[in-house]
Amino acid sequence: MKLTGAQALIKSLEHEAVEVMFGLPGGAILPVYDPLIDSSIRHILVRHEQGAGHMAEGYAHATGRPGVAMVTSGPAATNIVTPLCDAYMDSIPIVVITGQVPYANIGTDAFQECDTVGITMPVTKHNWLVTDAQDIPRIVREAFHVATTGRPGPVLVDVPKDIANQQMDWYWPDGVDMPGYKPTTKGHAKQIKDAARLMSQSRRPVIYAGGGILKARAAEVLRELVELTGFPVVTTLMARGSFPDDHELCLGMPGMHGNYTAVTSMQQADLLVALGSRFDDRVTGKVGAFAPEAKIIHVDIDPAELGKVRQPDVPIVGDCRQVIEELVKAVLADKAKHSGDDTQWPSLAEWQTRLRDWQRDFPLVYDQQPDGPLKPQFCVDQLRDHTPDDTIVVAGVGQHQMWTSQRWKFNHPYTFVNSGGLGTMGFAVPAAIGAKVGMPDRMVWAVDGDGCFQMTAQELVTASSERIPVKIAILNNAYLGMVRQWQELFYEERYSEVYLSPDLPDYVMWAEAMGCVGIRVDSPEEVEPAIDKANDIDDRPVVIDFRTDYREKVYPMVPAGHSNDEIILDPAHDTYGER
Ligand SMILES: Cc1ncc(C[n+]2csc(CCOP(=O)(O)OP(=O)(O)O)c2C)c(N)n1
Repeated sequence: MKLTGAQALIKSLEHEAVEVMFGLPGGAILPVYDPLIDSSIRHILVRHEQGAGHMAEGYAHATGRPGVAMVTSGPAATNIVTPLCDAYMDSIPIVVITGQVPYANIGTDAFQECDTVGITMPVTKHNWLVTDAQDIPRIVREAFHVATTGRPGPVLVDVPKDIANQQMDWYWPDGVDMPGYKPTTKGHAKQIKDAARLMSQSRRPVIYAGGGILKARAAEVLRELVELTGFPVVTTLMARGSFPDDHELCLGMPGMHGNYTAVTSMQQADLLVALGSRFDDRVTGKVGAFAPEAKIIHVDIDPAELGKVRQPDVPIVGDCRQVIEELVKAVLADKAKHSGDDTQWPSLAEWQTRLRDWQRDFPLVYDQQPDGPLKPQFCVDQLRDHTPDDTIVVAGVGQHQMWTSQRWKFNHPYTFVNSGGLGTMGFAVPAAIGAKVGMPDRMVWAVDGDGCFQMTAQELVTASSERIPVKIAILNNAYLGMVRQWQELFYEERYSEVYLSPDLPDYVMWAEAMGCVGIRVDSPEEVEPAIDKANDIDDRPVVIDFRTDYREKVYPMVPAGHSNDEIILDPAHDTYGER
């Protein structure tokens, strides 16, 4: 069967079971938008290509399936670089198709030409410039394979316009043949045995669960390991929900804004079992002072992670789910072999008591007076308590993100979507739309900052016209709050270019103009009714403008570059630490 390259591209996406793609057409990609009219694939027309990329990410985060975006050449391709980099940092599988100027024009500074493959090379797991329409099905198959296997990540396929118009003979490849790409998924048996041995000696262990748990769909087997060993668990920003917050062995989030117990447990541990985590600087603080007494077991599918920051005692390359399954067996065997010997697998009661004492003595604190200014933490708590348990929560970047991660109870995997590695302001609105498209039966709430919201809010026009009923809570503190916090604490309160204004824009009017319902909340007693009202609306997006107290800071905090031992608690802790 003869097809054009464009027809072959769309047909290949259908063969990859793509149900939806996010994009915006233009000159170089025009040939591919034509056969899309006759395709089963739903296309969501965004207002800015950055939105398409983050929607694809949100879709992938929530569903585990690759998100797909399609845009034209030049400025459209550069507009999607930020989501590519975001997905690269957070290992999110997305496939981006870009149009390119005709092949013969490449290198001539043709209209809307840019070196997309060159620009995106450092922020994609792999990219392809198509030079022959006959290659398209093979390349699409490879692109989805690379995006979703091993350590997942973004890929890009750049399609020159004349190649999209070229005739080819249709085929669909049986599989992929990429001899240079064979991710190791099965952990080494001896290393796994050694890991179990090391675990048997530990008196102060902590499981350091990272985003790799979610990528590997390993939440269930992680729980099995935890319940078998009694080891407490910290869940990083990218792993929130991979182990339920309401479990007694869950210590919550570690790192720069982690809670005291999570941070200090790692510092004082004698063993860290790092599962799909990457010793990010936001978790370790000053690396040389991080968990000084801990031996390290490090499991990761990407061999480049092992020893990148901290040398592991037992490195294991492999897929987290497969490795943990084997580790469970190895622990069972080790326990059986050493039963009766109380030097092995000692009781962890003392350690667990110490952790519980810290949780009691150093809780997260804030003070909402009934007639006082509205506290952002109170808004997050109310949202948490008045939404279904399996609500998908999407955060922007800044203080609101940290409060959301700290205070929400993530009891299910794939319920927290946020930008961890790149910290991309503007992520929340489009990512929430993508998550809702992928999971239409679930409630999706974005918690956003006023600064972040202003970066990509126009995608709510997309959401309204496509009837995607996401809900957005803006914690409007009239500032670039997180930057203000750093200026207050580390730049002697010299506030430089961080004031935004609470009223400009008028968020309610803006929301209404974009086809959403807009609600404004000024005081604590208005919070719950507003949330209830938003929850009842299911035919359009809703935006709540929560006017929050700009003075609130995120605590605890480990100052950048400092040791986690120098964790700063909320100064008010002593006053209302008993809450
Ligand atoms: C695209 C981008 N630009 C700048 C930053 C630096 N930055 C990090 S947090 C932040 C402030 C965010 O302000 P807002 O959205 O109002 O959230 P808040 O911290 O007040 O909750 C800024 C500017 C960033 N992370 N991303």
